[in-house]
Amino acid sequence: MALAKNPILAGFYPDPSICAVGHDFYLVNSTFSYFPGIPVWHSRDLAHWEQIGNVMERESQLPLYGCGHSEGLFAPSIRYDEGTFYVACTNVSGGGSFIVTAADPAGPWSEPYYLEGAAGIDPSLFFDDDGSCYYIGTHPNPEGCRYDGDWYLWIQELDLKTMRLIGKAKDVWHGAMRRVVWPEGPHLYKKNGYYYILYAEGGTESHHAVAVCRSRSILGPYENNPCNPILTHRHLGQSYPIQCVGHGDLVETPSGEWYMVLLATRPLEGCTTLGRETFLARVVWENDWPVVNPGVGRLTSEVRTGLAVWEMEKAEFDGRKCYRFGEMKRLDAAFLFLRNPDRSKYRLCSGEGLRLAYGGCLLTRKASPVYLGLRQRHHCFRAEAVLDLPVSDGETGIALLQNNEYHLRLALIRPKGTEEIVLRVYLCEKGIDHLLAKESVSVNQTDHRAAVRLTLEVRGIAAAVEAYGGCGEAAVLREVDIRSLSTETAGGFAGCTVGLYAAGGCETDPDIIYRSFLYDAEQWNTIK
Ligand code: 6LW
Repeated sequence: MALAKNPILAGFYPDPSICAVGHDFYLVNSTFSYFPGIPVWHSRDLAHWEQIGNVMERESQLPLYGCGHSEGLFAPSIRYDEGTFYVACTNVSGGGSFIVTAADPAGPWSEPYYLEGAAGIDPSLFFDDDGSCYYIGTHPNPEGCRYDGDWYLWIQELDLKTMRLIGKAKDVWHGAMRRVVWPEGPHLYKKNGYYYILYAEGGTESHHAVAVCRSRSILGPYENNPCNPILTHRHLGQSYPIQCVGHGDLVETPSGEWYMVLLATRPLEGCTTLGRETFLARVVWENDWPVVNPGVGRLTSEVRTGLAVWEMEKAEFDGRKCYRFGEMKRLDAAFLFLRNPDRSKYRLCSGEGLRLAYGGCLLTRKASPVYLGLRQRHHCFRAEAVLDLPVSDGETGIALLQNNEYHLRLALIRPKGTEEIVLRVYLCEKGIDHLLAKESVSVNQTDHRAAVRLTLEVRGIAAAVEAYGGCGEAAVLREVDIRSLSTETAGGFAGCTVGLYAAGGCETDPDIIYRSFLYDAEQWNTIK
């Protein structure tokens, strides 16, 4: 039987939602200001996952102009009914809550149907046995918020033919605890004649929790589970390695076993750089209530599923991947841009590499800098870029990006009118650049191809920088404190990404050519 290792999706994969279709499981996550939006994962054993696409791949589906780093797409949900997949989500930066549909979860997905009257966030759909469909979400207390986070879970019928909410919205649940904050991320299920709402409360930080209520009728009244919250780590103390446990979704396997996917974090010394990640837990039912990891009551490092091991068609991502751009026909689904990218500034050239255009804005702007990132999926990893000699006095190099105001940049520059190549290491905090190091990189000026190798090594909350110019190795910085690239300092909902960028210089400067980009990790499992 398959053994799932937690987190099942390491790195910035928050707000997981899951559905089963026969023996196949599909899972989605939120992406905020990154593009494309909402990765779609496929698995047959809940342990091994492969990304089969992204839901929001076209600019027409996903306007993100000028949005803040943790704005854009909030928590999506995925459901399947009668041959159609549905993803419901909210673009908090434009359009609000919407539904997209697809016959194949790998895509293409439809244009968004924006839902009039769907205030708030975290939409999810429920298909009842009689063919009706209901929307559930969370919105501010309609009588006025008495305190921050005074929100209500609400349900309304949805007409699938017109994609419009019909009838009346009903506030059904305020939370299990008194004066609770942020009842959110709700999902509806039906089992044994009960409707269940599984949802999060306490806020997505250290008080996060999963709770549940039930009713015989979809519009309530809902009854509190006396065991609520059914899962939280809020009582385990701040030094417990897994924190912020909440925002779950349930799934039933063909043999009738139940599992929950949910988010949690793995901070180091109180610093979360990886963001919120996707975990798995086992669920059993007792007295018509779900019990999570019975006998344990918290997340475990491994979950033995009752499903046969799935031999994935594609090679599994084992923490090491080298992208040789000259050999790639198109970019992997795992790559991320910021907001709405100008695709003409990124060109894959066969036999050569990836050409990034200079002339764009710095990463500090809430715009679309030229940046191509991958999620940081491990506490410890090495990123290595091989590029041709920079020709511009603009910047190019590797960035470790928490958000536009907090990031580390390994910036290669050729100062105007010189033959010199300089590496500047900047730590940007609160939007202000701090120059940590400046080093001349000795390069072979006669060989313009593949002349510079830039390395960023991250070891938890510290980083090191190296540059190699073909004429000698240079450890530029051995120890950079990157604690500020954590959500505790930077705020927001995102995890770090690591990527290649180009900024400044002149529009007419030749592009910079990247030959390869390596992500190499040494898994650091901190769960005891
Ligand atoms: C999301 C909310 C939450 O919409 O955080 O953890 C918000 N839960 O449900 C952003 O991810």
